[in-house]
Amino acid sequence: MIRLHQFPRCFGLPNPSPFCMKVETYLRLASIPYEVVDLHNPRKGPKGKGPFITDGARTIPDSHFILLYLKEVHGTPLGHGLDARERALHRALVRMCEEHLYFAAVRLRWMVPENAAIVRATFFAGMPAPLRPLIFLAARTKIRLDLMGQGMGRHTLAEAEQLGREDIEVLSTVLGDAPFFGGESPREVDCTTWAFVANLLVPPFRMRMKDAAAACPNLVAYHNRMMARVFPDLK
Ligand SMILES: N[C@@H](CCC(=O)N[C@@H](CS)C(=O)NCC(=O)O)C(=O)O
Repeated sequence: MIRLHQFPRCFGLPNPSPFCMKVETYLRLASIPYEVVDLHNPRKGPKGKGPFITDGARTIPDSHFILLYLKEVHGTPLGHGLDARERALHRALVRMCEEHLYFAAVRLRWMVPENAAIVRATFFAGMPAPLRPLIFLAARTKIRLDLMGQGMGRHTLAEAEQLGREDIEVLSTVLGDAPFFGGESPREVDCTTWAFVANLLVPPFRMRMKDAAAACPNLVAYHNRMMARVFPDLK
């Protein structure tokens, strides 16, 4: 049985980490049995981040490599009928979300004081109360350094918001009138695109990126469609 080590659910979402949500969405869409293990400390993972999975004696970290492993072992039920161009476009969307939009959202979640207060109250709720401020401070300092290294931390908040909003415009335009990014039914790409759209729309963080996503009726309808299809138990 596959064990998915991921952050605890919150905000009524499958996961506050889009990478964890991507993997669990894939497992459900591909009908692969799994169980969830709550991960409180990402340092426990082989790459120091969540998610990772264990399958018997094997441990596989990183959402991309987890999906590669699942496809190797369980086949590619979400990949049939796509041509090379569609696969390339899907990959570009995934990379935009994971390597660009993600950092804009992290910047706004962690570096705007009122949003950071929500992070502290929710993501760190499971920590022993006396240690919570210290652990939160250490995590925030690490994230600030990560954001500087990646580059998003060097932009003003307004610039980060603008970069994020540009990505949302891409998502809304590419989705158009289609029910899913994969077309008539959800494909692998939807595991990522939905995880990012949902993580902007649902959590109570204040950011203009969220307002931009909420102002796209097709993205809102897409989120509701995916939620009803993949996580009806969380409705
Ligand atoms: N490339 C990784 C990214 C995973 C990732 O960035 N996870 C974040 C949560 S969204 C994390 O564990 N961060 C903890 C840290 O950096 O200390 C994947 O696809 O799984």
